[in-house]
Amino acid sequence: MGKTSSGLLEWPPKSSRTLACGRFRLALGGRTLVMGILNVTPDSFSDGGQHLEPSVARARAVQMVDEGADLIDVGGESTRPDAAPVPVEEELRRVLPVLRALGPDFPVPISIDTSKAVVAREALAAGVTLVNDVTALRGDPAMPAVVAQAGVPVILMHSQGTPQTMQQDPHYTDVAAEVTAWLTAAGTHAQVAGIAAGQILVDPGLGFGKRPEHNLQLLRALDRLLATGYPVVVGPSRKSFLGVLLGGVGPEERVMGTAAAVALAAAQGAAIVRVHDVKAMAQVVRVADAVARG
Ligand code: HH2
Repeated sequence: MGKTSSGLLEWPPKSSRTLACGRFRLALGGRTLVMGILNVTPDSFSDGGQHLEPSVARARAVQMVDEGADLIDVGGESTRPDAAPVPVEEELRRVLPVLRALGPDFPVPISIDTSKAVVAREALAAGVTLVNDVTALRGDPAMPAVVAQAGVPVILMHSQGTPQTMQQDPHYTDVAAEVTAWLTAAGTHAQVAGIAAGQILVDPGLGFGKRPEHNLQLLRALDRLLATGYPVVVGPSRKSFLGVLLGGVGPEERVMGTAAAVALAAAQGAAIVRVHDVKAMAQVVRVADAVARG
């Protein structure tokens, strides 16, 4: 196995107990952490158009912290199926005023949900301390170096195809095995680029190039993903596979379905759940953790 700039690759990576997010230290492995979603987009499938005004976005972020969010994930580009790609200038125009409104003293770590290196770099300069990349560093060749130089944690998410193509004909023989192998390779790629093993998290990418049954199989087999050695992030919140299961209900009516998925993810050892409904899901993980983790 190859070498990183800092020495030998860590394999198997020791599942990190503590994430270093700037001035914050996030303890993993005890209770499940709750990441609140703050989309600054006109077209996100659930909260699109709600947080375009920085003061409104800040108020929602503060509310989510009050409700139990351990981190806030700010995104300026919808990645729902068929979403139009957003030019870098537009993504910056959306997220930077919000990051500035949150300010350097915001009480929990802020992550940036982007696959563009320029957006990540500017967001880091504005105080972000975690990068959430739905392309697992494949979307922009400059991204691995930006994350490595900043020394921040990164979420590597699995996807098949792009938002424009991913739901056309997703296909797997054994989705859990394939996603696990893919994320293991993505983690190795990140380490080779100089990102510390202990700063890497992985995410199965529910809804990203998956049929409803693939999402269920992945949720059922989180232990396979934990075998990568990296802490696992899971994002089932209000996604369409829940709507399909519940007879075609819209995003606002998928909260209880989200709760079931979040409880099962927490019980199987997910490190972080990424959710819209922070107040409800903070309660869900508290009970699921108490039962499953004691
Ligand atoms: N899902 C979405 C966006 N980013 N990041 C991670 N790590 N995991 C996910 O499952 C994930 C993600 C899509 O959801 P959302 O942000 O609510 O919608 P949109 O992409 O329409 O903004």
